Amino acid sequence: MALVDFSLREKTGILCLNRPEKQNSLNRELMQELMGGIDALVAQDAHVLVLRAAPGTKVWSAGHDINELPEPRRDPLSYFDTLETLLRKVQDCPMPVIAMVEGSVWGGACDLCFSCDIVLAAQGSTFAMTPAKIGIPYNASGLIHFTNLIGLNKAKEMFFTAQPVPVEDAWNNGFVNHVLPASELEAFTMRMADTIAKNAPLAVRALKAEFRLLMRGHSIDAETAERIQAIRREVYDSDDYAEGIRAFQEKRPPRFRGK
Ligand code: YXS
Repeated sequence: MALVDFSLREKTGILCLNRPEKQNSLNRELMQELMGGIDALVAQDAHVLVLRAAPGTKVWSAGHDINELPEPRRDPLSYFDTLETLLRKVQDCPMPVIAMVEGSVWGGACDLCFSCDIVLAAQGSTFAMTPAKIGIPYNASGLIHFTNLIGLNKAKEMFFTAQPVPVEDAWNNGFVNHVLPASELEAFTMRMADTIAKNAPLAVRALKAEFRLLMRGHSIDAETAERIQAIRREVYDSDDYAEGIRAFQEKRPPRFRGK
């Protein structure tokens, strides 16, 4: 059974997460299917993509499949990992991608939503950034992505607390374009997609590429980049990183000891 269903409706490509038994958590297989779906819809000349979960879902996606996080001593979010590759694929996708969100969104799935160009969410949706809850050192491109989108203080609050942020609150911080009653979300999303799909595709694609390049503004020198990696390595080398994953698998609260 496909972990991602995708279809073309006129010039709108629709990708639907379909791993409900594991709360649409992003395992390698699902993420590879998602990237394959994007490629297929680009090849079918879609002008806009919509990324969604099944109607009425309580959990849009529970984020990275924790059981697939690498063993301690390995960077859990390195450049070529599947999740990071997927995020760049969405950001580099030639046409706009709309995230249509219902329910709760966790960890890497938040970054997936933020990698989309527009986020349309149902009332009651929540977004949680969870690395601190699990003991994971998030990566620099992810932190810059969030900071650019919602501002430094809100990004710090999301990451330090690791608590779900209600969409109404998130909306006030800019990363959600529209908040709608769940009953209106799909129709609103499809109307916006159709509007975008009717515009000049080359111009829309050029705009997306320009935004992508302009948002890469933050440059850091080599020493800073190396220092960030060293800071992150201390975390994924730690016992706490192993404990966070083990606690989830054993369905118990983690006991972090700060080492
Ligand atoms: O016990 P079974 O086999 O039925 O499986 C359970 C869960 O283990 C599974 N599941 C997951 N499996 C792998 N990775 C996940 N992220 C994940 N989330 C859930 O799905 C089955 C049903 O889940 P259950 O019983 O917990 O459902 P629930 O309704 O009681 O609770 C729903 C959630 C979403 C509140 C709960 O599943 C949850 O808290 N999930 C973990 C959310 C989370 O912390 N995600 C962050 C993953 S790490 C990540 O994304 C990045 C690396 S980072 O942290 O750096 O941003």
